[in-house]
Amino acid sequence: LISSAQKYENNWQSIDSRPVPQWFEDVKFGIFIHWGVYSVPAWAPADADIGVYAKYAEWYWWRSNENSKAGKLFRDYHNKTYGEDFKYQDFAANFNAKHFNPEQWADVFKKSGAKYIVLTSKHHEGFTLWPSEQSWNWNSVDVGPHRDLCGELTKAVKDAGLHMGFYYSLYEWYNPLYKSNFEKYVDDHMFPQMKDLVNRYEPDVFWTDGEWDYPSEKWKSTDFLAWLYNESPVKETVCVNDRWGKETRGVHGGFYTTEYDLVHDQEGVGETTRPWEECRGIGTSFGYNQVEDLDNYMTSDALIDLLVEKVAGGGNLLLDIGPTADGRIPVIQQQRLLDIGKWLDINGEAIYGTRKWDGAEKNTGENIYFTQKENDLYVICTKFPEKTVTIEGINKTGNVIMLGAEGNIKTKKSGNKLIISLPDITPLNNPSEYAWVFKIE
Ligand code: FUL
Repeated sequence: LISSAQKYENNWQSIDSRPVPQWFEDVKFGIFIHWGVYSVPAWAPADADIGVYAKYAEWYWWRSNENSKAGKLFRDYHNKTYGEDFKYQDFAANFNAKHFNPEQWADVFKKSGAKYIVLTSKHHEGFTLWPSEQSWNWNSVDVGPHRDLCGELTKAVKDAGLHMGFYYSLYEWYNPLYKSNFEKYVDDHMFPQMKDLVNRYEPDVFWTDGEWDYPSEKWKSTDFLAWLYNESPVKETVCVNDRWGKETRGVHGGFYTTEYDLVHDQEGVGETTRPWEECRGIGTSFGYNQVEDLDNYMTSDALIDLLVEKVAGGGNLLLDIGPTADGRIPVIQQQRLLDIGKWLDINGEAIYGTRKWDGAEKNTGENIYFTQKENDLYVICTKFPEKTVTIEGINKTGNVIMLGAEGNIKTKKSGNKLIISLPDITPLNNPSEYAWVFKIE
């Protein structure tokens, strides 16, 4: 019997032919959450000259065993703080999540204007935030919080009307099976975990990582994706990224990903017809790093500019937060999220559901970005313009307003240039502190 539901085959040509569901390109802004045993030491040398990746606090276990400049810094810190004999596994007992309130998190997410959430169900350390049978005694129900963190957050996020998703690391640093019998690891450990996550929590995003050790064939990635797209409970809505094997980034899968603007040390996305997403922390790490200072954190102004830049380029921003081991979102991170949300309350129509504007290439001034939606063009100024704003290559003569401000704005047409004069903005009627949007109808 051939089932008519079988549509995608387990090869890249077939898998790549599935469009990324449209909701993903419409929502633009998501929140990434890196939370695990690494949230206990929560440490990385934020200011050292060691490159982007070595500042990730979620790499603590690996780095403290690594023979490198960064490795020494991690090791010295560990030995001094906990002693040489203190094993990483022993941190798990202090990953207690005792203040974790999933509804409060979801409330902050909702107020930030983000529309989707991606939680680390399992990072490279192998510790799962759900009661995975394959990860016996190394999961958040058997040890640490004794709670199903994936399940609790999924419920709160979905109840708040947001899309829920999971990050899942294909590889595990120190799982003995990974080294001794890779195929068995894939068949008996990784596959069952991935299916379990999807069947239990029905996530709309499945964000894999840690793919670089093996080609996708060895991970059997297209087998999993064919199951996900043909048979899983989320086959209609689920979105996946491009991290499915050492050859797949920017080449195969669903949306393409950049990370701190990089793709595997190389520069980020160039011209692509696929949807894409940039991820990064507010500071220099994904996992919480307790020694990061205000200097390491992007300001709300810079974060809003980043969101605008990515959306104008046709991408999404997946902004990461690092909760503490006791389950709180650091207040400074909450504050950044709420500032973005306040800006989006007024200017969201220039972000959500928009697409890149073709005419942007003719208008490459600084601090000016464009998005479009149906017949409207949005001009986003990340600094308040000093004089008039001139847009080249535009035939529209429609009504112009500034989002959040009263009244129409005076414009002049000269050839295919549109010259927009500035509205009378005073501290009392200023609609924004961060970026100002003209809407050309
Ligand atoms: C990387 C990981 O190694 C980082 O720790 C982080 O999870 C980032 C999103 O992906 O490849």
